[in-house]
Formats: sequence, structure tokens, C-alpha cells
Amino acid sequence: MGLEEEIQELEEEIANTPYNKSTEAHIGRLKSKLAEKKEKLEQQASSGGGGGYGVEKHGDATVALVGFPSVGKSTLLNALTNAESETGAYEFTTLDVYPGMLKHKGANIQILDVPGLIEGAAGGRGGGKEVLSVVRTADLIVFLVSVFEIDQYDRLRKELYENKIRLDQEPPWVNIRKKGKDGISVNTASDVSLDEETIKAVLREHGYVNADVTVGADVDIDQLVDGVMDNRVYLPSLVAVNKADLIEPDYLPTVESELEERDIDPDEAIFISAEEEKGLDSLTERIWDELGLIRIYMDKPGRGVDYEEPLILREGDTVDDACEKLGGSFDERFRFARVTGPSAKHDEQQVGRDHELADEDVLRIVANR
Ligand SMILES: Nc1nc2c(ncn2[C@@H]2O[C@H](COP(=O)(O)OP(=O)(O)O)[C@@H](O)[C@H]2O)c(=O)[nH]1
Ligand SMILES: [Mg+2]
Repeated sequence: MGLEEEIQELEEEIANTPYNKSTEAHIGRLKSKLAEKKEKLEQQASSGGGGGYGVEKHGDATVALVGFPSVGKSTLLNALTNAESETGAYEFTTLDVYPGMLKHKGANIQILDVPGLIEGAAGGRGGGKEVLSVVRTADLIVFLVSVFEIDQYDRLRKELYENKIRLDQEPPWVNIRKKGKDGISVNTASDVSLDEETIKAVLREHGYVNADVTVGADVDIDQLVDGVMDNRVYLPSLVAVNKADLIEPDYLPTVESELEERDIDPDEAIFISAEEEKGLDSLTERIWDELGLIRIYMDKPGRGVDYEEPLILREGDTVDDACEKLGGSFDERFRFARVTGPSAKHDEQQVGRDHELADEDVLRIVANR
């Protein structure tokens, strides 16, 4: 039996096994087997294949624009960025990866228009694999759907899931330490509902014989497998609904209920018209928020505060991260920093390397010469 048949059989068995406490460990084993076999199939498929797209990461963050052909990706990219992406009123105009740079609040946000994801892309057909490998490197996914085809969202999400991209969720808290003997021992937080037996079964199926495993928060079997496999990427996502110019106001409730069916809060979705350049400011603002970028205005000796080209960092970054992004040459010479702004208790607060910065702080680094 070939790998693909084995995968199919496992999928069928999983689908036909009712989930309850007595079948939980069995399902855990099946799902683990399935994940391992898919991994193997993928390795077979990719060996000998071309080396991927080699889209370089530029700018302060990267956003992947994901949508079916003709939803308006190229139009949107052109409207948001300096890119010159080809557009056309027919399918499959976009054959490659088109990068553009969106400049916002002094940050350079790279937006990638990736070719239309079609069903089966995650299975390696239609060049989808390369597309998905580019998407995996992004910091944020923007789903673009048209007002008339909200249902495409399901298929897009599925493609990403199949390619080990997990959206809008934290990585599962699963920690595994191999050891020399004594089998597998399981440590779980009080709210973990999976049985110890299930967790052990899953680990064994992934080849662990002796290990201490800690599950720190409630997870389901799929998340447990994700945690053990350790090659999933976790990304935030946004939904932009394009071609809003084409609907009459009385059609809006229909679109909204289609969004709700898919657990998308209509107030969270961003309605735009790429063609008429409407709603693009809201979209840009949401992209900015989701990326969690912050602006740091550097106070440079003798030159004053640079409000034009802020240093772009991420929420949670510290003075140390700022030094690193500035070139890291402060190592020995760094003495302290002075911060004025949202993160400071008072103007010109003297802080150390581990001080956490905030959006629109003014930062001066005091270093030995
Ligand atoms: N009415 C309308 N048409 C749009 C909008 N955005 C894109 N289009 C049209 O839809 C077609 C496909 O757009 P394109 O950007 O090439 O889609 P892509 O295949 O996703 O890159 C083109 O004819 C665009 O002019 C929009 O917001 N409103
Ligand atoms: Mg296009």
C-alpha cells in the first residue's frame, strides 16, 4: 500500500470513529500516524523539486495577501503600495509572487501578492506548495474575498491549515524533554482535559520512548499533535471583503450573515473597494495594529529627535532590541538610555537595557565613546 492510500485510510478511520473518552487514545494514535505520514509524503514530494521562491524579506514586516484569482489582489496591491503588479479581468493573471512596499507611519510593510490559492494547493498541485511556503514566512495573513464569494474563505483557511499554518491561536503549550529511561511521564495543568493515556499514546506514535512531557494548558488532540510535531507556524489573520462598491445596501445583511457563519465578526471584517480605493485607510490601520509595530523616535546627539524616520520595533521590544536594530554596536559602550513618552514614568526617565518600549517613545541612548 502506498503512502497516499495509507493516508486516505487513516483519514477515513478517523472520520468513522466517534470521539469519546474510550476512543480518545485511539484517535490520538490515528491522528499522530496521519501527521507523520503526511510529513513523509511531503518530504518525498519535495526532494528533487526546485528550491522555492526565494522571496526575500524586506522592510519591517511582511504581509501575505491571500485570495482566489480575480478577487482583486493585484488591484489592492497597486492601490496600497508602490508595486507595479499586473492586473486583468480574467483568472490566473497572477503567476508569481509580487511584492510591494506599503509605507505607513514611517514603517515599511512588505505586502506579497501571492498567486491564487486553488483547492488542492496544499497537496502540491498547481504550484501551490511554493505559494504556501512564501505565506509561511509572513507576519500576518490578509484574506481577500469578494462580497459575492465569502465562501472562498473556508477553502483558503483549509489550504493554510493543511500546510501547517495555524491562524489566530497561540502555539499549544506542550513541552517535551527526552530522557534516558523510565518511559513517558506526563505532567498536566489542572484544566487539561485529555487523558494521560492519550498523551502517552500520541508521544509514542511520534517515536518517543522515554520523555517527560508537560501540557500546560487545555489542548485538543490536533493541537497536541501540532505541539509534538513542532513545525507549525502561528500567524494572525485579517479578512478584507473587496468589491464592496458592487453591492446595494440591502445586500449587506446577506454578506454579514455569511461572515458570521464562518465565525468572522462582521465588525472585524474590513469592507473595501480596491478599485475605487475605498476603505484602504481602515485596512492599513488594522494591518498596523495586527502586526503590533511600534514607532520609536530616536534622539540623536547633536541632531535632535527624528520624527520622520522612526525606528520600527514590535510590541514588547526593549531598549536592547532597539540597540540591536540600530546595529548592535553598543555592546560594551552602552551606559543607559533616556525615554520620554508612553513607556516612561516621567520625561527623560533613565532606564536600562531591559526597559520595555512603547509606540511613540522618544529614546536617547547614552553610550561611552
Ligand atoms: N468593482 C470592482 N472591481 C474590482 C475591485 N477590485 C478589483 N476589481 C476588478 O476585478 C478584476 C480582477 O482584479 P485583479 O486585481 O486582477 O485580481 P487578482 O486576480 O486577485 O489579482 C479586475 O477586473 C479588477 O478591475 C473592486 O474593488 N471593485
Ligand atoms: Mg493578480
